[in-house]
Amino acid sequence: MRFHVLTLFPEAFGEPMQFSIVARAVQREQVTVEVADIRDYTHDAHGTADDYQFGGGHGMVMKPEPVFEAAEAALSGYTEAERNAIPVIFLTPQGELLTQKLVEELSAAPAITLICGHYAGADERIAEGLATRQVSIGDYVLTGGELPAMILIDAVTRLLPGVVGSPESVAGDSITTGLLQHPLYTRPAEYRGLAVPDVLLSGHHAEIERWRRRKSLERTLARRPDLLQTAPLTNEDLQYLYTLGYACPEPGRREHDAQV
Ligand code: 6GU
Repeated sequence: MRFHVLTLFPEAFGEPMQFSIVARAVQREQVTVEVADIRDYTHDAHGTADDYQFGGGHGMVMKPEPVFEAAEAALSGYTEAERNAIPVIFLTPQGELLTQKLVEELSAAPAITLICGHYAGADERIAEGLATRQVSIGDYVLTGGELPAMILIDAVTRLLPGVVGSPESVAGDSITTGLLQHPLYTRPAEYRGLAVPDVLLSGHHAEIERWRRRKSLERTLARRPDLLQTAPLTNEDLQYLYTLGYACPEPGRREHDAQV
């Protein structure tokens, strides 16, 4: 996977891309992160990348020309057919929400272009005429698209074949299963008066799986009840949720009714 990042702050991508699993994927050449400085594509002596907005208003707007030209330069080594398969993502709080489903979809692309927005926003023609999608990482406002781009790179990279140790550890993730993950414990069995649940020490695998499933359901109901609308749930799951006071939506209103 090749990531082409267009940013006004290329130095932001130094250190964060140099640790842990992403760094290892870069070393193994499973991933490249190529960072272009949008300012290198400005045409005046001051390197002006932003300007006042038409119509008036507070805040500067990113100019379209340097961003279009930086994208063209980043993608110049690809054939037209290859370019058509490369998503061009503009990171903006106005975008669609980044979900694990979208991350999975993106991980199938040969390369991804990431445009980091800044200032009050960017000229709309970047969204209209250059980006193929606009993505936000959540309902809060950041100073720029750099951290969101790194988050997207991290989330996509760990799904690439051979990047994370075992495929099971990716498949069992929170959200990937449609539910939040159950609690995890390691040694010591008791720490500062806090004991590991007995069932995990029992060696009864079926009991352990049941406990884990129930904890996932409890946690999802408490913290992210919205996920229960679309998670694949068995009848046993629904019965357990019912004992927790969850009012199951009527039959036919759940996406995964076929699997229930
Ligand atoms: Cl992608 N950009 C900015 N500036 N703020 C955000 C965001 C993106 N996603 C959530 N907040």
